[in-house]
Amino acid sequence: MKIDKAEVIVTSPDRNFVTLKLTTDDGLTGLGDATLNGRELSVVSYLADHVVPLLIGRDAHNIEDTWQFLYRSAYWRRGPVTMAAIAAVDVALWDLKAKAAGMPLYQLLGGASRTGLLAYGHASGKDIPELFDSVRSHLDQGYRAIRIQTGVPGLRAIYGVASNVTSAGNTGKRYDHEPAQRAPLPVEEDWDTRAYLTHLPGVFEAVRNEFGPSIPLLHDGHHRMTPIQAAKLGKALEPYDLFWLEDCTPAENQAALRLVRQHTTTPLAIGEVFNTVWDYQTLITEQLIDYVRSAVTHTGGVTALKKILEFAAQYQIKSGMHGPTDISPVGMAAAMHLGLAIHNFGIQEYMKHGEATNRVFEQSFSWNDGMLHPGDQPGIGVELKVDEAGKYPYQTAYLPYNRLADGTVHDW
Ligand code: CS2
Ligand code: MG
Repeated sequence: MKIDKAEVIVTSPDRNFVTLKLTTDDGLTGLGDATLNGRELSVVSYLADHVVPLLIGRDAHNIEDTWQFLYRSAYWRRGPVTMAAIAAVDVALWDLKAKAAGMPLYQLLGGASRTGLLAYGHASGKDIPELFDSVRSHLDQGYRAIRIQTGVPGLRAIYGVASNVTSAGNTGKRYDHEPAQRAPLPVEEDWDTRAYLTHLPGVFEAVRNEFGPSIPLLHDGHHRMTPIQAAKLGKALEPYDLFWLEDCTPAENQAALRLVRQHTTTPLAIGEVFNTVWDYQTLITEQLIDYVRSAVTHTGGVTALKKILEFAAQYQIKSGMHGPTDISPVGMAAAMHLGLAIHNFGIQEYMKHGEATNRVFEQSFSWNDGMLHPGDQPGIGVELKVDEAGKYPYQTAYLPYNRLADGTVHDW
């Protein structure tokens, strides 16, 4: 099974997606997601200019060898662009191997360890009534676990708050800035950590009073706090029994989590911007986190993320794979197969893609009663409709960024 053709396909149905499509000499095709939100074209160039020429003629069965070859031979290791490119090759090869075997990918990863994957969705509102509407709409859609984000009094649009909560379920447009703003310059938002820390515990109190103690609730701090602020927030949220507090500090400083951990029993999730096991070394070996947030798409593919999650499992740390709409249906499918197979699955983030995206990517996963299942098609179960994809050319898009009241740039 030799690789005959490798194409990098860019399409922008609801937002930009980068997909690698491999075709073998026996006519099988495999897909990998290489989407790096807001920096998509760098990965396109990395793949098309530097990786595609290396793939032609290679044995598509040798996944581990190809991974090691791409990682080690580049000399310049790690980084989001490199690891997204390697991830795309890796997932496309797993798709091919599973198709050649006539099995869904999860079977090759050890078979199913569960019947389905608990998923969480994103509820948000500029104020509490709007947030409650959004929570109700997510419960109506079957979600059994819900992330809670709200506006903060005095601040304009902020991270994670949808512009139109009632339709947030199925538009693919979650927030004011989503899809990553299709504009030549990034949108500026404002931020005030003190106002946020004062406001948030009351929001969780209101949600627990309204919706009861049993529903798992999550929150994303999006890297905006210092360690001591994060420790304070984790402590303040303890009465509301969160499933997790995500990205409470900028996670490149792993040691910062020691301080947070000493002060709070609120479970911690980190890692959507990480790209190798080295980003987790201290966090895992010192048990400073409870959930690994890495996506297959940004962490070198199934081959690499499976190893990270097996390492984490030795420390009772579980998976909580990143699954916003900027992970394409190809990346989501790979995550579902991996999540079904590993022992230490925790939860899967799941936001529905928009209709145009679903027309471009034909999918075979199921969503029933708050649980995802990747389906039983051979491979990962996603096919790219090239004609549909061609209708949506790339559009310049940026993520927003934020500044404090005095104009200082803050962490996004
Ligand atoms: C977020 C993402 O899903 C999450 O937890 O942090 O929405 C993130 O902002 C985007 O994926 C950035 O590309
Ligand atoms: Mg996040």
